[in-house]
Amino acid sequence: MRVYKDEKEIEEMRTTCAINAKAFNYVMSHFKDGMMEYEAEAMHAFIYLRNGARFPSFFAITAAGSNASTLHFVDNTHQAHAGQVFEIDAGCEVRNSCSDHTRTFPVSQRFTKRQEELYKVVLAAQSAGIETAKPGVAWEDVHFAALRQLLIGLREAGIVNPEGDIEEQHKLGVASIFMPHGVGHLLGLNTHDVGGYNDQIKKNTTDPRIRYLRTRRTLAPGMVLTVEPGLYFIQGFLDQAKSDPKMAKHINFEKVEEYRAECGGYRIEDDIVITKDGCEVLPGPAKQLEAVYALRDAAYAK
Ligand SMILES: [Mn+2]
Repeated sequence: MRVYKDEKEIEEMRTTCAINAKAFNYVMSHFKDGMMEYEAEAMHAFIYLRNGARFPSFFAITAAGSNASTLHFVDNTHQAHAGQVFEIDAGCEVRNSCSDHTRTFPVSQRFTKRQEELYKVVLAAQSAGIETAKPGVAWEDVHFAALRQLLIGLREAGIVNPEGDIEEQHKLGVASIFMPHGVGHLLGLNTHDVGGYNDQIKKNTTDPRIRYLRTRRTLAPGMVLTVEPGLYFIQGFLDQAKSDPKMAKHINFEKVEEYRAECGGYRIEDDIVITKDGCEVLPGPAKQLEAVYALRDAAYAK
């Protein structure tokens, strides 16, 4: 019952997403250099509460710079500085329906060249995932579509060796070093909603690319899920890759160092509902670079 939403439930999801989008856009049009991470959390809460959403759907992640590479970062007590990226992963509840978005934006008015490059890589990975999501497709294939696009982007940046065989890299899970989580999860009365696995749908615990998936279901109309690829520089995974010759030969660790200090971490998350022949992206905050930059200009015009 919770995996497949009816029209009324989808309408509630649309409402909570629209309020969350408004709250995110407020943060992006007010947050400035020198503010604390928890101030972004406060701004987000201020807007969803003013719009009638009574609760957060989970503890917000507001992460400056390299904190954005800590998955489920909830400390939120650091100061943000010009030149860093800022990540907010947050949601609100409307009549128990949860929204869940993530945006990454520059603390300054603009990303640096490298930051913008990686932002676009993650954006393309998310588009690849969303385009793949339709009835009859297994969720892990949405995940693989996003990972493959992420891999293409990492090769273009030179972080992953572009001379290596892309099929070999994809199978080996090279992109999962930089995105060690599933592409998304079921969403509804809980943020990580129930029903991802059952007696028929089993978890794969061995393939490093899909062992973190919160569901392996085949998509069908009425399912609501998040699509949230990311790109992070996580010491533990990088060390692991470095010590494994099969993996290490595909990664340019000098390039990793070149990017990581400046680039922090990235995640872009939207909520989708599976329709008869594809999916609908529920209302979400500004995402295309021009729209994000317009909000950043507004922040610094105040
Ligand atoms: Mn999520």
